[in-house]
Amino acid sequence: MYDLIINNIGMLATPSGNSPRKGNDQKDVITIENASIGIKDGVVAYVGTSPCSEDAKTVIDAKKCLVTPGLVDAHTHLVFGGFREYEIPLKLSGATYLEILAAGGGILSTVKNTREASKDELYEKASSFLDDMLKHGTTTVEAKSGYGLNLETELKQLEVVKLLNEKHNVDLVSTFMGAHAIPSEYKDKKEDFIKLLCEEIIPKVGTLKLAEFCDIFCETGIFTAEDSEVILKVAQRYGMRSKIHADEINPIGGSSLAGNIKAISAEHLIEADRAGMESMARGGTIAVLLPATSFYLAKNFAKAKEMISLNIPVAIASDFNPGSSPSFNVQFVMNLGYLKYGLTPEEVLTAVTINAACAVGRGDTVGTIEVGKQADIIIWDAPNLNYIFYRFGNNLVDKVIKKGQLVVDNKK
Ligand code: IZC
Ligand code: ZN
Repeated sequence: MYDLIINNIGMLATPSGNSPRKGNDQKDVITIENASIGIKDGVVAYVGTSPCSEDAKTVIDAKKCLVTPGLVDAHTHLVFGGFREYEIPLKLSGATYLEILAAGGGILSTVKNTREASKDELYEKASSFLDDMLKHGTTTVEAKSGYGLNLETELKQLEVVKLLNEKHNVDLVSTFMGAHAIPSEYKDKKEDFIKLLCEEIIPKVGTLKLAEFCDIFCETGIFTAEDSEVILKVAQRYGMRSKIHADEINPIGGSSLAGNIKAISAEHLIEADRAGMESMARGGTIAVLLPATSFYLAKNFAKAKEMISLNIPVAIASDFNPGSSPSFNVQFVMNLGYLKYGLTPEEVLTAVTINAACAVGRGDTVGTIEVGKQADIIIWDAPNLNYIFYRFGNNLVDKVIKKGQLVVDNKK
C-alpha cells in the first residue's frame, strides 16, 4: 500500500546515484517510457514500467507527461531587504556592477535595507519567494547570508533561513557568507573586518550551528584569494565546508584555491582559466554555474563544456539576488544552459538535480528519482525532456510533489 502513486508517465527522466556526475556521465540520464512511481512515507518505494495497481491514498494520472526529480537551486541569496531596480538607469549610463558597489550601492545598499528590516519582514518576503520557486519546480534551495556584514544581521538572516527550513515545504540549506563585501564602517579597514569575521562572527555562527557552508566573494576590490583561504580555513574549524564565489568578473585565483582546499564548490567561474579548472578537477570541486547572471549583466558565459571535458561536475543555479540575478526561475537557467553553454538537455538536467544536490551536500537524499530517495518530483506540462528546452520563458511545471505530498497543482 503506497501513500501516493503516479501512473501513466509518458517519460520519466532522472540521473542516478548519490554522487556528482562528471565527464561523459554528466549526460547519462535514465529515461523510462510508460513509467509509474510508488511513494511511501515520503520516500520513493517503486519506479518501473508496470502500473502500480495497489491501493493508494492518492493516485495521480500523469497524462503521458514528463516527470523529473524536483529542481535543486544550489546558489541563492534568498533573504534580503529592499530591491535594486534603481540601478537600471545607472547601468544604462554605463556603470558596471563593481563601480556601483564601490560607490556604496549594489550589495551595500541591500545591506542597509537588510539591517533595517525586521526578522518577520525578512521571513515573510523570503517565504513568498519560496512559494513561487516551488510553483516553478524548485524543491530544495541553498540560501546565503551576507547582507548583514555584522554579527546581529548575519545571525538574523541565518535564523530566518533556519525558520523557513522548519516551516516551509521547500528544504533549505544554509550558507554563511559574511565575507560578501566590506561594510562601509570598515571601508579601508579590510583587515579589521576579516578579524571581526574570524574572531567573532564565524565562531558564533559555528557554535550556534546556523550554517553548513561558508562562502566568500573572491573578487577584485573585495576579498583576495589569500583572504579567502584564511577565512574559509577558520570556518572549516567551526564545521563549515567551503564554497567560493570565484572568477565571476576577474580571475584572481578563486578557482585554483577552490581546488587546492578541496572546496565542495566554486561558483560563477565566468572567467575561470585553464589552470583554475584543472585545480578544481584535481580537488573534486563542483562548478556551480550561474548563467542568468551572465545574461543579466551582459557578460560572458562560463565555459561549461570545457569544464565537463575536464571531468569537473557541473551544476547550474539561479544566483537569485536583488542585484545581478533578480530571477529565481531555474527553468530559465536550464534554457540558458542549453542555449548559451551549449549543453545537452540531459547534461542540464543532471546540473540542476543530482549535481546541484551534491553541491549542497544533499546527494544522498534528493536529486534523483530512485527507490529510497526523498520523493521530490515534478510532473511537467511537457511530453518529453527536449520540450522544456524548446518552450523557453514559460512555467512548464504542472504539479510538484514534495516529500511525497502534492504541494503544487498549477493548473487547478
Ligand atoms: O547582491 O549583488 N555577486 N554577490 C556576488 C552578489 C552578486 C549579490 C548581490
Ligand atoms: Zn552569489
